[in-house]
Amino acid sequence: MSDAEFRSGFVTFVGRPNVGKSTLTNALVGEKVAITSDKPQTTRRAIRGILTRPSGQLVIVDTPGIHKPRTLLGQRLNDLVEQVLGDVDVIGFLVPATDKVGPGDRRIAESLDGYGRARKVAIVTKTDIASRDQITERLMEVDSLREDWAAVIPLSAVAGEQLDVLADELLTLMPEGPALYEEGVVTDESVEDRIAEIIREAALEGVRDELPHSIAVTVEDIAEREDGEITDIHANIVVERDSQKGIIIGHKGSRLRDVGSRARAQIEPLVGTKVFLKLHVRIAKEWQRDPKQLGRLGF
Ligand SMILES: Nc1nc2c(ncn2[C@@H]2O[C@H](COP(=O)(O)OP(=O)(O)OP(=O)(O)O)[C@@H](O)[C@H]2O)c(=O)[nH]1
Ligand SMILES: [Mg+2]
Repeated sequence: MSDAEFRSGFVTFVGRPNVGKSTLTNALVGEKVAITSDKPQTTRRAIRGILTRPSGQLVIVDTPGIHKPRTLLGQRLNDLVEQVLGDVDVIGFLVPATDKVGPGDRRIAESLDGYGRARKVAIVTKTDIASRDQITERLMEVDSLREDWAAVIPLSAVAGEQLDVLADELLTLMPEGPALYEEGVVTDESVEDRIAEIIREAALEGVRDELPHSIAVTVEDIAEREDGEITDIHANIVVERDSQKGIIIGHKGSRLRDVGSRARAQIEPLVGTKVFLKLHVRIAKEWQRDPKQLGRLGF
């Protein structure tokens, strides 16, 4: 038997907001590298998650969901996805088994024509909460969206079903090449950026309507104390209006305290010490529509 060559390359998952792209990225990587929530437009950056196997390495670029933009931020998120799509070796198109394929899905599937270089894989996800009939129907709908699917795979990122089937398929579609990251590396996100995202995820829990879109988080300072046992972290939760600030803070600060303790539980294992987390809530009026503010927030 001859040694198969090591394969490596880039894959990104596309689909409407909330279909489960980040959850799938984390499930494949085996660690949380991208935050997830039940609110649309959770992901706002191209986050790399890395999966290394004896046979090859996948660099998974998690991107925002493609949607009709209503703000400058929304436009920039769609542009970011477009950029990533032009660079990857494989595009995984996601639809949840639970929802009928709609015009939004169809538009995204058709737009993949613009990326001729990439192989395309269709993924029907959330099979753990769908009936057999729904899964069958979705597989048929998705299959007919394009003629060039390299594979059509049903899976559940939450229940961990069929993840190996997808990983194997993606690896065989990658070009031959050396590993791009050392073994054991799961992301190239900085600790600071991961902390900001963990705080944003905690802040997203339990808020509704326009508020999830209005929340941004910046980390101002991370400093380990001399005894090496505590890390002090100062971060800003940015919102767009005074009323939103009130909601985030909650009655006598109760909501903000909850956000802080939820975030801290995830930050401590990341930095490896106890964490003293100081959260400030600030207002940046209409930041999603303001190029200057967007720049300041890293978009
Ligand atoms: N039951 C079930 N829920 C899932 C699965 N995958 C994702 N979800 C849920 O779907 C919601 C959205 O998941 P995300 O991974 O944040 O979706 P996304 O596509 O990254 O969303 P955006 O970043 O907003 O575009 C979350 O509440 C997840 O827990 C799955 O396989 N099964
Ligand atoms: Mg996401």
